[in-house]
Amino acid sequence: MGYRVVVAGATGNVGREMLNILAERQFPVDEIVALASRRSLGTEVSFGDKTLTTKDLEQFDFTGWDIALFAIGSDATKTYAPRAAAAGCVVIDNSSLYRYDPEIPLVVPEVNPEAVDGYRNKMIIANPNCSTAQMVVALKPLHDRARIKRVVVSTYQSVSGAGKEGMDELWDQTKAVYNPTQEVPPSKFQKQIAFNVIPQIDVFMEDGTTKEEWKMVVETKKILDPSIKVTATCVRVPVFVGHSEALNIEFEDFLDEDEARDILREAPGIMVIDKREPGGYVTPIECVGDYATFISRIRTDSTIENGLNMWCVSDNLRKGAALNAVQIAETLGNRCLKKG
Ligand code: 11C
Repeated sequence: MGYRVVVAGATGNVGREMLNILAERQFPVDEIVALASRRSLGTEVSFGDKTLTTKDLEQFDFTGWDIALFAIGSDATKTYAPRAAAAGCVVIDNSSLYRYDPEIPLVVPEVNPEAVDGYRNKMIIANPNCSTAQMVVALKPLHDRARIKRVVVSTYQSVSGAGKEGMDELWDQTKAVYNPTQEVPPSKFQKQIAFNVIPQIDVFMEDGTTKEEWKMVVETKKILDPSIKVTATCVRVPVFVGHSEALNIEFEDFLDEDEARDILREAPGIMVIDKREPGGYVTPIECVGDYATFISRIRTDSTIENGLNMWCVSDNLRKGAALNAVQIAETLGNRCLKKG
């Protein structure tokens, strides 16, 4: 016996991946419905070897449905998540709307699976920002061994984090570079993204950081440990899929680079590819379609007392969004909503 599952936002980058991953991981589904806004109504989407025709989110009655995976952005979530929750359907939400509400769990199953139990508060569980998800997967096993004091992270984030329009803008601008009569001015991004990098993701905060940088700080504290200090610089790069992060980590206790490598090799959700030779590391193009968070370039930072540097790459549409949401659904099923 399985679950009655809703995927809302099924025609977007993340919604499509949610359907793919539910099918790939053989999530126990009795019935599934794909919902979309009026604009995309009737669009066909794949679920394994089946094709689903999207239904209208606005008209949908969530009564009798067990779990809803939401990838519809904060504005629509504000309307529809309370509606689903009131009907008894647990919402796993990919937007940032509920992440910072102390009553709503923010979950990365490799790090804080027990937090899922807090779904009972409001029938909603939040999925973190993509750049946070992969980072906390990497930090958790090291924190358990040597207590992390501070993390300095620089990100190299792909355009798919900004949705389909972000991907189209990179594609169109790249073509236009070879055809100067076809100018494609920046629209989704603040400056030209083709053959460029942009040190701004999301809006500016009062203190000069950006909201993406703020999210990495606040979400890491909520998911992993409020005592960890994080400082981030988030940068958009002309890559279609896969976020990369350069991590500098300061520990309370000494942790040798070889032991760190061994710990990461054993840790859930992590794949270590770390050969000290040309090409002996992972780049974003190689992580696309994968579940793992890849760690490379593990090395001692000898400028501080207990420091390590490493390189962390993951598919932002998968571990950074859809996969993590499906893993939350699996955890919820195993811990709280047992069927059969
Ligand atoms: C980006 N990290 O790469 C963002 C996308 O809070 O879920 C995800 C935003 C979020 O642009």
